[in-house]
Amino acid sequence: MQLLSGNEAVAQGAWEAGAHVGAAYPGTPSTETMEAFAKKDGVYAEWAVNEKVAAEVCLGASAAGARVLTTMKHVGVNVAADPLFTAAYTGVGGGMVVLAADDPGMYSSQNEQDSHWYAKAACIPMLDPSDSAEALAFTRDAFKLSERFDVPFFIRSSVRVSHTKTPVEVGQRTERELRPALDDPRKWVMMPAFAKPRRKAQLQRIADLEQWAEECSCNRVEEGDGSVGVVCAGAVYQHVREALPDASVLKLGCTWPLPARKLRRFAESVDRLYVIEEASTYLRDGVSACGVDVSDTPRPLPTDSELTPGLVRAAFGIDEPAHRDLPADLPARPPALCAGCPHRLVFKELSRMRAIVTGDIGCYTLGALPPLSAMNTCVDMGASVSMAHGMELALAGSDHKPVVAVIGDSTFAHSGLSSLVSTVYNQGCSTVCILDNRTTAMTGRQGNPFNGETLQGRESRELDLEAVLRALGIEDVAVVDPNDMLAVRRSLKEAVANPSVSVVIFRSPCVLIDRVRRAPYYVSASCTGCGVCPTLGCPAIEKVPETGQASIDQDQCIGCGQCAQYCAFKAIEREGE
Ligand SMILES: Cc1ncc(C[n+]2csc(CCOP(=O)(O)OP(=O)(O)O)c2C)c(N)n1
Repeated sequence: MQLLSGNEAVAQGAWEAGAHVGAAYPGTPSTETMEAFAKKDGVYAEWAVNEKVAAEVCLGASAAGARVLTTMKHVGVNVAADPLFTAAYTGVGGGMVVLAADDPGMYSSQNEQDSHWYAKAACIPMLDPSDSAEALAFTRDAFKLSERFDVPFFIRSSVRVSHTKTPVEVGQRTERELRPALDDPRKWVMMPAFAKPRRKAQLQRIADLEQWAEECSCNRVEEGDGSVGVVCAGAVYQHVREALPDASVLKLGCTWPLPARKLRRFAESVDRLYVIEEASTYLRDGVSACGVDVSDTPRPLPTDSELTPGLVRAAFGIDEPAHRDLPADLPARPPALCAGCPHRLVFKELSRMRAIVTGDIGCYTLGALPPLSAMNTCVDMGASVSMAHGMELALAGSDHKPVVAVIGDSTFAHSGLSSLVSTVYNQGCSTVCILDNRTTAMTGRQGNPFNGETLQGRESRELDLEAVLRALGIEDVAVVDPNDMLAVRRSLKEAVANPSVSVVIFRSPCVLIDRVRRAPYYVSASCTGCGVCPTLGCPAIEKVPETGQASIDQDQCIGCGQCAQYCAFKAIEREGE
């Protein structure tokens, strides 16, 4: 028996099922799954540049006969949707499992999608574990089912399932022979003449899956007193069990396709039937479409964010809170760039320039928050570059502020590169800042092509970013130390003055890579309290209310010296300098 997170359990299930190849792009809450899989014996695992590439790598390995695992966060499913929809036509060779990890409540995401809709839209069956033991068992079974029904299988999790550790009985690995399936182009070459019969095959498969969903043991009824019946799945099942111990529950382990007959039978066995789900109407719509009358809860449940046992109890008028509220005097931990973060001065200088900044997704998105407040947009990975081009198109001919795109190295590899190719091709004039901190920091410092580190530590080559940019025909490429205030200021000024595309690579390692700490700085008595250094938003700097002067927390300061460059009174000093 081991205590595993849902993510670790998915990796274990894939390993036990004999999966050989794994490919993924990191994204919370899915990231640790591929990291755990990569550590197992006898597997090959890699970080791909994005989720579409990862899914295609896996589909290729599946076609050649291997069992394969690809993992992604919910927004990653958007990126991988193109191959996944057609993989539901081609089917598989070796079993293919796709982990889609949702983030209701948006702890670390730009939206809260419900991946169930993808299962329905793409006709890819979906299993929904509620804890780590199910995550392991469902994943292991999903490989067999994928081969049996000739279609990839989704495992859907959410933050609570992915990150909560629960007890798991682990098993042995079953080695698998390759199961190649390449001899029939009508299965793999999806041109219209071959895709049409595959669509018919898909319809037959859906009917077969519907029958299987009626019988499978993962859709189970837990009988209660019969007055309240609840249909639920995933983490919500745990909340329902805790909040409503007497309810009858139809726990759906397979959330697409839905078992219509089983649902109707369950509805007949209870006085009132409720559907409880997070941030979605997927289940309720689906259950209603099966001809089942779904009641509204006595008080409405929130339709956004995560549920809790307390919220479920409140919806049924049971008021005692299931959990104590958190004490109100807990210290606040507002998100901020780390002390010494190399992204900081770029945002400080963009803010001074009053530039319009199209941002992107990564640690640097925190540049949007006060006091830096230097980001106007952040939508999806890669959008900074394409949106800057669009803004330039709209503003062309007007007297406008400079438009600057800001993107991290991993995000640039993910999809910023193709946006930049498009900008160059269309004779755009954007200024693009690539914040190259030598890692994918936001999700826990994974490798990417621009630092050349691979998931299993295999030898690789670091992509030459400057050479790539020059090969696109961009002549104005500067490499600048982002810890040097004057160099940052000068480079941005020059870049925005260039009427064609210019790129500034701000290169300095994330402070969490080597964790180098130099002697900390301190504020001397000559501080005038001018208030400039706190505008850097460094968590080590604060203004002392009693004196109005600044103060540097000696425990947090890592001695980067960024703030000292902004002090006109030379009041930020370091021992021995
Ligand atoms: C489509 C998609 N996939 C994955 C993620 C998760 N994610 C957010 S930021 C990020 C990478 C950021 O790395 P980088 O661009 O190098 O910036 P850094 O955090 O290092 O500053 C990832 C993988 C996401 N938000 N969207």
